[in-house]
Amino acid sequence: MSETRATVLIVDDQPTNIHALASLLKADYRILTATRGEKALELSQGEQAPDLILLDIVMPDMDGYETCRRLKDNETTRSIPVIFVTALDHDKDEEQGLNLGASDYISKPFNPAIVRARVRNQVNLKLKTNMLEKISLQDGLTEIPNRRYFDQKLAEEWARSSRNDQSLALLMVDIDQFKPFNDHYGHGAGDECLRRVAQALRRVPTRATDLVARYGGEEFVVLLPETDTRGAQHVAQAMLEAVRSLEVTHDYSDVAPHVTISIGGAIQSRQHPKPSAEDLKKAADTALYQAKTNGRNRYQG
Ligand code: GH3
Ligand code: MG
Ligand code: MG
Ligand code: MG
Repeated sequence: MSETRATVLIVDDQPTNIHALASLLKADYRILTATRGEKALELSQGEQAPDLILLDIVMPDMDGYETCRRLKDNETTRSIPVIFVTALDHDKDEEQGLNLGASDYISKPFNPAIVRARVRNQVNLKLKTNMLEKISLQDGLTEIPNRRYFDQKLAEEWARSSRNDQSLALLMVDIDQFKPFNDHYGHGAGDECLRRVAQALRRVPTRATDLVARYGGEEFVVLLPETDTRGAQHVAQAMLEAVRSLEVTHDYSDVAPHVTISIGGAIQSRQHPKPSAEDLKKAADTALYQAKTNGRNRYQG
């Protein structure tokens, strides 16, 4: 299994309660703690978001129910399972907690072995969900993000660029004369070529927010936040070169004796406004078509 341990966030206004749960779980999990609901929400949205939250109910300011409601209302924290751990032991309390979307409910005083088992079950389920989510957003052949992931990111980055009045570049990449490549070298060689091109493209952009995804077939897309015309041109030229230098033999291409790509680019910015993300894609697609008709193995901005 992976060496990174699952993370459990323990939320309770009483440090002694936190300590009791932490000492029970710290051998198996990375432990985060919070004594207030607000702090729990903050930790749950961070980079190191927990895989499970153990949540007290009776707390000053924001109680556990409200904390749970807010976690479940928020897209980024919704999928983190919550187990209430509380002195409230009426059926009504448990019912309310479960109706708010909690995965489980433990009344105090608790049995340590049962707490450990319930925590383990929820964490295992969450890790499986994480894996399924990852698979659903990844292209099976090339192991880079897929179109679904790309479309999500495009929507997010589109909103961000509009909000902050920043530019956003989109490149559409298409392998040249890939049909004859497949026809002559076979589908297996075609698949291997797609993998190599995907890895070559992926290595080009340098910023953490840059994204290279497989859009479908032999087509890839590149999303470059805060990138202008010159930046897009720079990345595109580096991609053309990266694929050329793979030197994957293609004796049936009339462009070059090796596999090449064509790239179309479009920019969303104050100087080049597009009404929607869909229009940005269309503009990149039109540019790609021009790169093809102008002879392939080139970038058209
Ligand atoms: P152009 O230079 O105009 O882009 O020509 P092309 O031959 O690349 O374009 P076309 O759309 O005619 O052919 C795309 C080919 O890509 C046809 C299809 O068999 C191949 N292809 C699409 N997806 C896959 C895949 O997953 N694996 C393999 N091996 N081939 C694929
Ligand atoms: Mg309390
Ligand atoms: Mg194509
Ligand atoms: Mg093609």
